[in-house]
Amino acid sequence: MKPDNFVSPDYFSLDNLLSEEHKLVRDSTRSWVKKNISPIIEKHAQAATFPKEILSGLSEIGAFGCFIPQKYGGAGMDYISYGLMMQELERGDSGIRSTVSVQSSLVMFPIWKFGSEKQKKKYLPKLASGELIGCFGLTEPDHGSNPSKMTTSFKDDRKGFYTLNGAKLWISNAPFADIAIVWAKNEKNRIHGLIVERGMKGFSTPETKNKWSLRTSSTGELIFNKVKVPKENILPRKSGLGAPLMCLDSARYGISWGAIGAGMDCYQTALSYSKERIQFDKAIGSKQLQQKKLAEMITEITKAQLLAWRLGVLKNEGNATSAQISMAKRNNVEIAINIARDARQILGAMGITGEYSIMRHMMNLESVITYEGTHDIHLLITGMDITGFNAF
Ligand code: TGC
Ligand code: FAD
Repeated sequence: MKPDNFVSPDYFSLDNLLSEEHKLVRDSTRSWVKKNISPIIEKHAQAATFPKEILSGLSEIGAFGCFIPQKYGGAGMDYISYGLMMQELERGDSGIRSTVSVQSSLVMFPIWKFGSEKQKKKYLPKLASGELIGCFGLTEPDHGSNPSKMTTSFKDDRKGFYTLNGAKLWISNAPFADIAIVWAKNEKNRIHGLIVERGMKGFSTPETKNKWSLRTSSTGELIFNKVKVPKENILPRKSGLGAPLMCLDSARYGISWGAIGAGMDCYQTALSYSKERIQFDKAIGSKQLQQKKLAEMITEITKAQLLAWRLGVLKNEGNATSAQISMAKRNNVEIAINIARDARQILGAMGITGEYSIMRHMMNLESVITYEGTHDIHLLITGMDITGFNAF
């Protein structure tokens, strides 16, 4: 793979909107990605393996639960720092950002927001240090976009345990996770979160193979066959579908920044290539057709950066709505995938090789546009928000 000479596009001087701390977080994450992700990622993508060797480094840069308070082992950062971190990690690879999104927004967030003090003290510091890795089980084989119909369920056995039965599919980090936040229904049909630990009898996590997308992230199933979960492992402070949806808001927010990273990487690669590649005696970047593609890319990146930054401000104030988050996730993933497709064309045949990151980003973004709510679902969320009619 080519050396990583990434330079961040900042067409509207957006750096002026960031604090010194934001810039420090972004620049240090970027340096870390250049040193630790770029040199190894293509090899792992080709082999479809998750680079476990980076887990300790991710924890050292504060990536796991960066917005979780320091008293629980987090870095206590604000949401713009979280976003910038996701942007830089996804600039390296969506699979790496995914691992961090799941750990931070889908595992640490629910324990922090819905867990007991005992659960927070038991799990959060170890999740922040990477000693424990978590996963989040909402999707089921027959219930993807419509999780409210989930059938995974648990019963009170009246002996200090809940007995959990069912299955979850498409779960990031599942094959090697130490704990799983599992969403399941009780006897009254109410959704609750349970902390299920690896090693509990009847709990298995087979890996899902043959993915052409997100190959550096490990994906699997969660199978529960009469798993006895101690009662103290239920998240006590919120129930109902709103609980997992709050976690998704946090992760979707991070993705709205992360996708910009993938888009920026594709744009910069295509821009550099267009200045060097000579055809018909001239650099292809001097041709109007290629300039149109590049000009539209930087326009869309700039709009996406503004959307993400404004959403970050609202999120820091506690005023970001779920519908605003949906709009930003949907828009920014769409612009990134379109940029990846156009950038791939600018590189001609070279664009399909692992010498460059573009094809990997393009394939990764097919997952990103599907998970955390599909492109259609986010459009329907916006539609419902503006019309008041539910079209799901
Ligand atoms: P609906 O009736 O609208 O809502 C049910 C209850 O939830 C409340 N609520 C929310 N609460 C907090 N935050 C939100 N964003 C909320 N949205 C809704 C709502 O007020 C209601 O509360 P209550 O008290 O009245 O019960 O629910 P619905 O069944 O009609 O579904 C709505 C819909 C379609 C938007 C939702 O089901 C949805 O978002 N579906 C998409 C599923 C999804 O995104 N799955 C993601 C799985 S995790 C994943 O993909 C991880 S990838 C990880 C990685 O590698 O990065
Ligand atoms: P479906 O819901 O079956 O949708 C199929 C198609 O129908 C889509 O195009 C969809 O937009 C459309 N559709 C559905 N409903 C409607 C409607 N009402 N109106 C119009 N169109 C509609 N889940 C987790 O719980 N945890 C994870 O960690 C996780 N990680 C993942 C990692 C990867 C790599 C992938 C690919 C997925 C992951 N998921 C995870 C699952 C992901 O959230 C689901 O794939 C997603 O929510 C969509 O569900 P589905 O695939 O079952 O598609």
